[in-house]
Amino acid sequence: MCEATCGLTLTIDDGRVTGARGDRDDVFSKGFVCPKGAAFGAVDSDPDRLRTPLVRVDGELREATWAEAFDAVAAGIRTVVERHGPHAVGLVLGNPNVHTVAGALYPPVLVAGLGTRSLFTASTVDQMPKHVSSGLLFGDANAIPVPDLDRTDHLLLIGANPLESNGSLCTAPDFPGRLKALKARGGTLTVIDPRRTRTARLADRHLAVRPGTDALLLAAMAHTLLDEGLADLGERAPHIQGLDELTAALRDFTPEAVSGACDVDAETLRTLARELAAAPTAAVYGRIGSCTVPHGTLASWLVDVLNILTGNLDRPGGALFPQAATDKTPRPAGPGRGFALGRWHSRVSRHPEAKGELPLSALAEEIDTPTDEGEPVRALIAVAANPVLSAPDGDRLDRALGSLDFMVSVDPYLNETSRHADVVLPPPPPAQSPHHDFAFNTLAVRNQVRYTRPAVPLEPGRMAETEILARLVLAATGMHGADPEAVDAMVIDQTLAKAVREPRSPVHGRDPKDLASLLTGENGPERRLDMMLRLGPYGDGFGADPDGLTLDRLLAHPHGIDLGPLRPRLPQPLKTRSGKVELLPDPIAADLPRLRAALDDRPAGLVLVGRRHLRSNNSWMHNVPALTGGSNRCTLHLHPEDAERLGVRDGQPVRIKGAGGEVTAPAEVTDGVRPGVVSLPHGWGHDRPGTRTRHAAADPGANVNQLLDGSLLDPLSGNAVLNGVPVEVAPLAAAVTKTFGALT
Ligand SMILES: Nc1nc2c(c(=O)[nH]1)N[C@H]1C(S)=C(S)[C@@H](COP(=O)(O)OP(=O)(O)OC[C@H]3O[C@@H](n4cnc5c(=O)[nH]c(N)nc54)[C@H](O)[C@@H]3O)O[C@H]1N2
Ligand SMILES: Nc1nc2c(c(=O)[nH]1)N[C@H]1C(S)=C(S)[C@@H](COP(=O)(O)OP(=O)(O)OC[C@H]3O[C@@H](n4cnc5c(=O)[nH]c(N)nc54)[C@H](O)[C@@H]3O)O[C@H]1N2
Ligand SMILES: [Mo]
Repeated sequence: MCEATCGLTLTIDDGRVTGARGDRDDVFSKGFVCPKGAAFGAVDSDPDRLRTPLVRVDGELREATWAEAFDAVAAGIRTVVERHGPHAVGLVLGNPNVHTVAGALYPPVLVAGLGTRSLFTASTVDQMPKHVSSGLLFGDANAIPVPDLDRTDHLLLIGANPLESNGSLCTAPDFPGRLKALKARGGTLTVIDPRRTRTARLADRHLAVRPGTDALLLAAMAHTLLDEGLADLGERAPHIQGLDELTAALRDFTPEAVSGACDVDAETLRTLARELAAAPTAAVYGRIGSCTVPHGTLASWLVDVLNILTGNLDRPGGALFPQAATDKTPRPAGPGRGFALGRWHSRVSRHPEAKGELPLSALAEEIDTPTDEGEPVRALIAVAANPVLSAPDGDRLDRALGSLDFMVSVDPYLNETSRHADVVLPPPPPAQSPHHDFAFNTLAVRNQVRYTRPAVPLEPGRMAETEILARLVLAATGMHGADPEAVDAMVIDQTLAKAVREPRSPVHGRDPKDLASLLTGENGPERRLDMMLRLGPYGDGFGADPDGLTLDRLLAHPHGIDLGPLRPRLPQPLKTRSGKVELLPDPIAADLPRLRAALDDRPAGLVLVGRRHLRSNNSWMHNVPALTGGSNRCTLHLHPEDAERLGVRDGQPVRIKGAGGEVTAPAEVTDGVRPGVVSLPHGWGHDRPGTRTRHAAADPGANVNQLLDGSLLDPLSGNAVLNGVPVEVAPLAAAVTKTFGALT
């Protein structure tokens, strides 16, 4: 449910989870739990979760058997592939795929098997800028340095609010406790955020920057380090190239030049840079507020440039590359293939692909806009995704989804997106699912590994999500009806065949069939996990290191195995063509003139930012009564000065207008936002017909993404601009207030 990956101890009565608390013996989370984890039982047993597949018959979704559902999927997808080719099948992958075993193991097989280029994921409304900056700097889009929270002396947080979000791209159970420990050991915490968040209130210094200007601010900090002779690459210098080119490229971004745009005085920017350089160790970390902005890739790049210039990349206390137990066998250091962008483009607006993906913002137009070139998306497979609420201009996407020839959703809820599906395949709740953090262990502040089998058996009539996705792969790729374990067997065969050919692999030269026969596990996904562990950096290498990791060993440690603190790894993770960290990659250099042009930007009116509340998660936890109410409400935060100027009173409904449309929400007047900035959370707007989330519908809130028209993107990554967007705010006229009274 959450990137912090806290271990839970569940109380189970008669196959039902009746309680959840932090697992005190968990090697990583050591008993920490937040309100979301404590509400696990309520999330798990939500009565609105679907129990059986739904299939559309005569326009209506009806309960069906699994066999009927997969027959319909095979017919629906194959018809479109055969008539219009593979790219006419779109795939939308949402956030919970990084939280489930199924979401890690099967979507890559589905993408490859379909051969479609119409891949859209939540990454392009989130962290794609970080993937692109890592791809360009290090040659690997997934090589993301993580701040060494437990050992750093100085932490600079930009556009992140871990006290509410529990952290992201930095997996750290009890993030708040780790920040308090930093302060207790005499360290410094600086927070850059246009809102005075709970995290900002903990900081030694909080800078309320103007939204969307972090790349300028960070460029001025880098400029200061270079200008004042404070840059020191330290021991990693031999692995880094391009310092002179970087210095020249940043010449114009002086503190004085950026000060007006950022609304931060030049001396403060210099102080930030000097403090960063003076700290014995320091880490710069940026998240949503630095990614979902017009210069998201540049800001993400500059975060690591600052880590590099201060000698903090890849050193304890700085920002390091984790090494997860299921990472591939580390390849020898040396030049790699590099990272390519724009190998193909979207059909309508010609957006370049990034990491094989097209912008989620472009999904609606890829469905509803014909062009001479190529086929529109006519069939859609949505796995754990609710783009009608999470992506820009949900109304347009809503209409576009309604026009598809065929759509299937793998989702536990009938919600704003899945209501358009012709087939809904509901996964079982989390207590009936296995758990392993394939994705988050590669981003964790400590190397460790944990695996949990389903806590309670599958209810009758349920199908494991791993099996659902394996069957979906088969149905969508023309192998409908084959044994789902064949999907796992195929992946195992291919992976082992490759491993035995690699000279550095511990299994070099062995027989892949023999190796496959050594795998343990109760089912295909477990055998795949066993294989990944055994081939991985801590693995037993199928006997090469008898003390190494295997699934059996992991099962014998139900609270996990600690693999130690983050360790320096350079140059091994680098896959750039030069084999070095490339400080000023060409696509970055080519984007700098756009940043230079932003030096003169001053917004004329209000700009919008988002926010997260501790007891929520994007769009899908508003149906759990234990997690709603209190401060977790869809209100518009507005500074008292702006409220007074606009004539808005606290609690009064206001109309908010953006390029994509307008929404209504109650105003919450607070000096927690800086003047000129308003804040509305995302994931709300549960008032569409045909959904089955009764609690959420009773307090639907407004969909902030309706204010966006989908045209604002970070050009390098295709990431949506969700923060720093111009909006107009006005009190609802008295007459209208009456009609909309219920909303408040
Ligand atoms: N304005 C604005 N918009 C934003 C953001 C923002 O900050 N501001 N944040 C963005 C970010 S960071 C993200 S990650 C995206 C998220 O965007 P999405 O991934 O589209 O949104 P979620 O609400 O996470 O929806 C996930 C879907 O998965 C379903 N689900 C839950 N558990 C499971 C499961 O175990 N299996 C399956 N198959 N499905 C499951 C839920 O019912 C829901 O339909 O939203 C983005 N949108
Ligand atoms: N409770 C809860 N936890 C969550 C989620 C959730 O929905 N609810 N979602 C999960 C997901 S999918 C993700 S990706 C993570 C996100 O994790 P975070 O990035 O920590 O989440 P946010 O709370 O959105 O924090 C972003 C901060 O950026 C600020 N900001 C906005 N614009 C700018 C800007 O231009 N510059 C700067 N410097 N700051 C800006 C906002 O005011 C906000 O405080 O959280 C995860 N955890
Ligand atoms: Mo996210």
